[in-house]
Amino acid sequence: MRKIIVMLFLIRVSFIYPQYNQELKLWYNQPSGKVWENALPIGNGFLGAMVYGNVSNEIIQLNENTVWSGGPNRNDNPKALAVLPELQKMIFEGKYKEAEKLANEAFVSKKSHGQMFQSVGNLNLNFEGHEKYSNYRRELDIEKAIAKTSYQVDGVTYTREAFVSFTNKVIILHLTSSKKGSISFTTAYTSPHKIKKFKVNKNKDLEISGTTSDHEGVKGLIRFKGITRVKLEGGKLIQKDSSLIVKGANAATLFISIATNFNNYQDVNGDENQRAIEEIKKVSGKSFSVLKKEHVLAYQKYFNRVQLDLGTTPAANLPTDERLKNFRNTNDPQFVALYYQYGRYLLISSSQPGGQPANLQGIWNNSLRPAWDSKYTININTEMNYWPAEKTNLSEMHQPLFEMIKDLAVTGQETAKTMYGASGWMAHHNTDIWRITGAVDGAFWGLWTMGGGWLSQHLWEHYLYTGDQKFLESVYPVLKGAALFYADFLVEHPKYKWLVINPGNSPENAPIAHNGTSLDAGTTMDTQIVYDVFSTTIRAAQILNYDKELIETLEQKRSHLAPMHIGKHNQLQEWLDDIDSPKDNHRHISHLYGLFPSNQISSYRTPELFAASRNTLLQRGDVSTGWSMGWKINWWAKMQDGNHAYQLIQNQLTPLGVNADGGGTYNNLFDAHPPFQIDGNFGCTSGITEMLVQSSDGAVHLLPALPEVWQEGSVKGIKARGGFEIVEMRWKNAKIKKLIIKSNLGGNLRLRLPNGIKLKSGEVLLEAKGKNLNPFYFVDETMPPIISKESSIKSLELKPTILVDLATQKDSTYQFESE
Ligand code: FUC
Repeated sequence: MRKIIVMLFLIRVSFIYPQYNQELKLWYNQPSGKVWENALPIGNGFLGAMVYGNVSNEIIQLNENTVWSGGPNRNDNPKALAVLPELQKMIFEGKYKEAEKLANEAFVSKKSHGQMFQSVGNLNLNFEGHEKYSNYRRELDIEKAIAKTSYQVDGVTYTREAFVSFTNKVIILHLTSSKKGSISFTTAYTSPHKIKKFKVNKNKDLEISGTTSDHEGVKGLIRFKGITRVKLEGGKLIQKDSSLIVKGANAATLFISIATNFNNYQDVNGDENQRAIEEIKKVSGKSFSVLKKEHVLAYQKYFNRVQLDLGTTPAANLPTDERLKNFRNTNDPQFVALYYQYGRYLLISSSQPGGQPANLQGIWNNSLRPAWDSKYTININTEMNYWPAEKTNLSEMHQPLFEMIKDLAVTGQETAKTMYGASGWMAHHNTDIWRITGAVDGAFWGLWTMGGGWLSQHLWEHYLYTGDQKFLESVYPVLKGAALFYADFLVEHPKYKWLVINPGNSPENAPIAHNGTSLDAGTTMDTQIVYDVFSTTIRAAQILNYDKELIETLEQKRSHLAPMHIGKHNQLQEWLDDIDSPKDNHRHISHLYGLFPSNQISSYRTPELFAASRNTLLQRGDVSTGWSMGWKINWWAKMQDGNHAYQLIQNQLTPLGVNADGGGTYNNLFDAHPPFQIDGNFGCTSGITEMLVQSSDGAVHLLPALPEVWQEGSVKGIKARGGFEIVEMRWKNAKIKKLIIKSNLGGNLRLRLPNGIKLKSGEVLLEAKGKNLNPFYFVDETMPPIISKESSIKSLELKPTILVDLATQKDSTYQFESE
């Protein structure tokens, strides 16, 4: 009888709470075959690998973060300064085509256009007799950062686990089977490099060594060394010239290290041989289980900080590739949570303190000549990579970017001086491991002077989230240097009399009125970035009590910048003149920088600009390349339109080839520009966060853009500016039910909410009035826009919200519930 009651109870429980899959795993019922974009990425910021999960011919494609073509070099064009006045005159006179021609000659690099991030090669494992198999499964467990492949041959189960250790600079592969003595395989390297060597050394370690490519006149100076050590339980290890054969082992562990001679962008005198063997020595005496435990612990320190639950449905029980296929037409909220966390996984795996920042492909590239060199495109893509860093509680992952910005503040000082005769530092639209700051690709793309300015805002953002004043002090010279450049470089517009950037550019777009050139003076994005650089430098100087005179100069110059314009199509103007076409659906909508990531355009403070931004978004349309859709999710979140943001998520999470001429997602959930570009992954993760929590506009705004499909859910661990952590937020029917916030810095917590809440202690919160006095929530007033006489712009109606204040104490936690 008791048994029956228990059984009935269980049936009832599972009826009410169907246990659909909640696991954070990507998994598949078939191997990757030859398709790199099917393989699963693992990495620790220094080493990256793609695990194919092939049965008889396993491929582990290898990357190391400093394997780049070329060597230390600069690429300024020395002719620029002399012709700068002539170029500016041409642009002011509207001779854009002529200006572009001149700039191609005198500004664009005649040397390197940026070097290439290159693959090391593959480690191949061949298993004879494993051509026919059953019960196949491969997965990537993003809660543990471990890839696993398993299958059966002749009744024996074979399992392979792979991870890139977060405690050591090695890739570790572990092979086991259900029957003793059944592990046999041959392993060898292959590599696309021209200069390479494979051998097995006297320790029976497999070695690969090579040198990267010469490129665009710069000699390839990176030497890399890879070592694979095979450790067996039982069985035999047979040495060949350039391969190792394992016969009849019970288990095998492979330790794979890769190192280079790279020390920094000026110095390639490191010893790759010494480095590679040191890493192997550190781990090869340890057991696999200990190494795995250490790895998981170190990884979870970051990963476990955030949890997202948007609900789960039966759709979650299918393999990842099928879920991707179905996503547009099914309700699979857990897929969004998985993709969200995958973005965090990818950032942790491709950007670690001490390593290089995540490039266009993170740290995963199988080619010698990847698309756009897999370098750093800093007119959007690199910045987008780091949008999730602070808000998804991965502040440490931001560090490699800061180091790159500090380097650029040095290399870019010479560019500012030699090309523009200006003080401070600057960078154009691309950089690479050698920290080039010259203009590349052609004036259309490359003659854009905002790379340094935009990047510098990441330093300020880190300060806003962490309140780390020591950090602010240490990077203040970098912020100031960015401001000094623009302070020198701004010129008065002869017609409008505002201070403008000339040559200016609105990344990669060309209005018809310009006969196909992107050059102009005083473009909206240029001005917005200068405005932010000045404003944040002023704020930083005030906080640190530095540079009184500079503050005055910057304030004075800032007040003479051009205001934003609303044009005749009720759009936010991209250019100073009202020349936008409402039919233009270019992927770059650079002038919406002011809406996101900046906060110059605000629903509450600048209603007309806000409405104009919405029109611009609608005119440009939704479907586009991967990263462009990622940016749009953030914009629609700022628009407080959760359903539209969700529609973009649906567009982005669509298999490649389905969206007409647009991007999408590969089977391994890599973002497709196409080709693979990781920015879209990060942009989407940032956008999902912005749908749930925003903190850029004077308050912590909770659930600003919740789509109808996420009426119930919870999130834990998201960060807001001013050191606030959303320890937990639960909502139902789009209303906040439970909220726990930790204040790490103290100060006023202003909350903007969809419904009334009270402190659990019973206190009712006070309605907020006036300015938020928390200094991390200070917002500079945006200049009132200039509105075309032909425009009929109207403010949008916003959802009602409640605004409350709570004075918090440092390190205290506050619990709230719905009223
Ligand atoms: C810019 C974009 C492209 C691509 C490339 C890496 O040039 O316009 O779409 O993202 O960077």
